[in-house]
Amino acid sequence: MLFCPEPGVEKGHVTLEAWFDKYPEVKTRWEQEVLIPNEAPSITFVPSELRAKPGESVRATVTAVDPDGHKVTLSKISGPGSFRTVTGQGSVSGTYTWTAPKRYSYWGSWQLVGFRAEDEGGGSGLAYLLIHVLQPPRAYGGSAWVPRGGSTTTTLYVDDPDSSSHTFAFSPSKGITVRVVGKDDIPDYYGEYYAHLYRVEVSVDPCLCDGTYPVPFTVTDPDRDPRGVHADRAAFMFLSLG
Ligand SMILES: [Ca+2]
Ligand SMILES: [Ca+2]
Repeated sequence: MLFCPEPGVEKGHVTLEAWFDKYPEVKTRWEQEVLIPNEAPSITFVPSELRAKPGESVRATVTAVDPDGHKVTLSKISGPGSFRTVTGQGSVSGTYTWTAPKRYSYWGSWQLVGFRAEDEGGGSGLAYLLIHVLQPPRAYGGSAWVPRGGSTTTTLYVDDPDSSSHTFAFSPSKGITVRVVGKDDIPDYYGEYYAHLYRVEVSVDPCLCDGTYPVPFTVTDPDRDPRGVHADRAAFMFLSLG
């Protein structure tokens, strides 16, 4: 025997009657109170995760489905961005949107946005949308002393919590050549590699005049885009002596 309750019914009475064909007047009767299990609604995201560059807008479709076909209300309960609460029978969806701040530094690389779906029977489900906020590199220059006609190595510091490799473009004056010759990653207390130290070799032409020369450079992480959001400019100075 299969009992199929109507959606939204939480409990009810079931009456069973049984008899023999030969003696239809002799019936056996059972009455039973039945508690209908309420399954909580579940939440899904499309796409399942988001990636945002600083200043960029992202969106996801959030859907809640109640396995019992109950009326369900879906709302955002925590995290940044906006989502209008929606209610519907059995299944609802809405659009979540967020614009990552242009100056994002120190927010951390991840944002969690919480959603709750509640059905009319008191069942509820929670789910969290993960947003990876891509971190631009921050470059810091230094200084170096270079003998005229010789070369030396110096270190450039790049702060970037979510990228482990960077490309450099140097714009030195004529007579100066610069190239990256090595790299060290410095783990922090938690073992994360936020700081990257790039060793660069600076060589100076023997004909270069004495003086202090700035060497501008651009460092770019793999998430670079046409707007240059993921490039940082810095300069290091070096002193060339005769
Ligand atoms: Ca339900
Ligand atoms: Ca990065």
